[in-house]
Amino acid sequence: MFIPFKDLALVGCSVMLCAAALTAQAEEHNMNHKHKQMASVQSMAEVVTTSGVVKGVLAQTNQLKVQHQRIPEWDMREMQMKFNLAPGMQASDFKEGQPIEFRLKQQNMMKFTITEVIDQ
Ligand SMILES: [Cu+2]
Repeated sequence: MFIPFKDLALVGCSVMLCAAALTAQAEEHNMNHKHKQMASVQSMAEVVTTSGVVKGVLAQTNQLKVQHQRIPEWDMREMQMKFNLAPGMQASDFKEGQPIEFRLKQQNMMKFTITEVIDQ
């Protein structure tokens, strides 16, 4: 019996299953890719969740100086850094000595933005 290809595709593979299989394959490929270029910034997670202590409030530039814990995803030891704040967040809402848990986004090698404070 002749079955048109598009029907065969529908029969042989539900949309959900296909999407899942393709996604899994793509992820596997990415993983392999990452191992080959560990040091490349593009291969690292763009957003990480980490925590630290506010060491300075820079109201003029709307930045926070934060002593952050080690960030294994970026191969970064604990250190003090200046972070930008995502639109809508105010540096003046924070104070020195305050512990925070936050999501941190890396846009390029030296630009880091706190996108969300989970716990303060
Ligand atoms: Cu750092």
